[in-house]
Amino acid sequence: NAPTIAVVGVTGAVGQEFLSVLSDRDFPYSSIKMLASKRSAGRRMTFEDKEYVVEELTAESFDGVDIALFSAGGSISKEFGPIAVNRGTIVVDNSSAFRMDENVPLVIPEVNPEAMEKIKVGMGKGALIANPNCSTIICLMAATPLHRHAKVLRMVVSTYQAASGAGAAAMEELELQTREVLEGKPPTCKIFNRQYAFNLFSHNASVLSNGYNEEEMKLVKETRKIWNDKDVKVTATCIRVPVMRAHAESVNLQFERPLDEDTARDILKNSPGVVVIDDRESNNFPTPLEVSNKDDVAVGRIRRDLSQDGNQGLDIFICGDQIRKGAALNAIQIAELLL
Ligand code: 2RA
Repeated sequence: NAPTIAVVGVTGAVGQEFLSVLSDRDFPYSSIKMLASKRSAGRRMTFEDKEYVVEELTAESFDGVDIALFSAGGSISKEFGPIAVNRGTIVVDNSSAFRMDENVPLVIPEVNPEAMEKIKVGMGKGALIANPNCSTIICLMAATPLHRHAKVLRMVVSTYQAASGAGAAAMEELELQTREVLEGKPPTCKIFNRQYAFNLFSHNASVLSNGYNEEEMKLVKETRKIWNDKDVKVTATCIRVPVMRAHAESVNLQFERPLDEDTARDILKNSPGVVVIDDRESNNFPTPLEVSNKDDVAVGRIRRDLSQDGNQGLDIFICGDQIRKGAALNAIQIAELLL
């Protein structure tokens, strides 16, 4: 019979997208619990023509819950994820809290479903599965099919990340600042301590002693874990750009075996969850706006890397919805694999 589910962080941008995706994909559930902080408890919401009251997240929230979808920040996942698992719940966690834990599968269903094949609803015990970071998911949805064909030795990623990655408040501030700047008013800078509208800046994640920020190191570490390849060379530069909800990423790939651009284009055209938009004639390539609110990741600018000998390298450009495939859709596709 259909699982009982809980959504933790239901009032946030990803929490709300969880509900949209559950409904869009007609995910089977026998009951659903809407969980959030004390501040949001008591709020009413309608989902699939039924009225729900948001409940405060407590240790008892998970009694009888088969699957819990978490997107309420790393500290909530750290505190309540293990509690839920001990109650027999399978947790799909969108935070970074457990991604690098060797006992926790880090899964993109189209890429490495085998990493979680032993975990199923009804197996009689809880488990924890981690959703990768959005920029990792979007990058690897396109890079992995090529990697499987010609083995990536080195990947260089430059990201152009949307406001949604910093939450609903950041999206609101981007819109507010845009209006203020156009009206000649000083921009309101509460989320980021600088003007965001008509600007771009190095990702707001903290910068480590090696000069990389945490967002960039997530791409490096998560790629190695998902590809199960600790030797692949990855470097990244993550930038926050004034775009609402879809990330864009420029990716340079160096392969062990030759891979020409036509073969690469064919591989991508036949890859699940990927669409190719690569029309040089009309200079038509992926854009964040066109992938927004969509499931698929779009890839274009597929071309041989002229700086490398033969067909050992490719450059591609990828766009993907950060809230959907970058978070909520991926997590619910993981939940579908549990059934
Ligand atoms: C960002 N990857 O875009 C983060 C969201 N978790 O800032």
